[in-house]
Amino acid sequence: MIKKKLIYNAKKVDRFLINYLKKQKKSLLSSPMKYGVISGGKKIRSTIIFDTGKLFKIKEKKLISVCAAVECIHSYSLIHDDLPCMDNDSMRRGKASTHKKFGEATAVLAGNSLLTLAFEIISGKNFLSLSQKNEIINLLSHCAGHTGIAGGQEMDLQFENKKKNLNQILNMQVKKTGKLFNFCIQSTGIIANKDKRTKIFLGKLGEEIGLLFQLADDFLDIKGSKNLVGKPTKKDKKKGKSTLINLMGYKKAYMYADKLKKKILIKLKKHGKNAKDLIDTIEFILERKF
Ligand code: GRG
Repeated sequence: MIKKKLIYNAKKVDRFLINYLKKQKKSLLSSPMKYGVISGGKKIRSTIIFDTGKLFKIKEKKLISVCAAVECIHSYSLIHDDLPCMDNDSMRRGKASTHKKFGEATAVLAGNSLLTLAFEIISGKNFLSLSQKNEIINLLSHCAGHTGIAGGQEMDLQFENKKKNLNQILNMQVKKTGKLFNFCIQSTGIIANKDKRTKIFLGKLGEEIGLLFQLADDFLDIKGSKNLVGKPTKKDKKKGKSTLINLMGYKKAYMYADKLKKKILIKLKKHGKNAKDLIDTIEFILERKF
């Protein structure tokens, strides 16, 4: 059921991106960009946006450009994350990583271009008002840059083979992964014209969901199958990555994640049947096999 929903939503976002790129002038980077962002990955961040949209009864045509933008940022981060100067991975989403297919320089430039494409999509012609665009662009800048995923990635790399405590690890994972989920939920609140306090609450909820997603990613590295995950597993220990599992062991880390999931679900259940889709997605996140 959830698998069907993910595929359905991913196709919608892929179609939007294909049409968007078709209308642009072609460049030497068009093909590596498409390779990096279209027809690959779960596009779960888009599903979270659509689910949150249901919570607030927002029409999908108002959300699709935000979904496309977040997938561009996410794919740029994966392209760069796979580079030899970062995590040095040759496989992603069951195929050669972008630098293996097109070369390192092209992968850097395709990643950069996906990053800027995200802002082009949000600022361009769509169903958002000018003030919503401005607020969403501001939020995305904070979530993607040095206070968000890029800053978290730097911490992740600097933490390798160092002893870090629980708060340091959580802080790094919230930045590296949680901030983009903050963006997904909070930007939907912006489109629903929510007040400032609600938007801050939504952002924090997004960060908790993102942390849960990252913890599940760490569990997959230990117990997942390479074929289902689409990338090599059992790398975190070899690379000396700072994860909750390496700090406290698998069992305790799983208990921490399960408690976090329950805390998130309590917040969502207050919203009754409108929150059903988001609740289903949260349940999937911790038990996912891909
Ligand atoms: C600024 C030069 C520069 C690089 C940035 C930001 C960054 C590099 C890397 C992001 C860090 C990163 C890869 C975090 C991990 C997040 C994560 C769990 C990724 C996997 O996400 P899924 O499972 O992937 O949603 P799919 O393939 O389904 O899209």
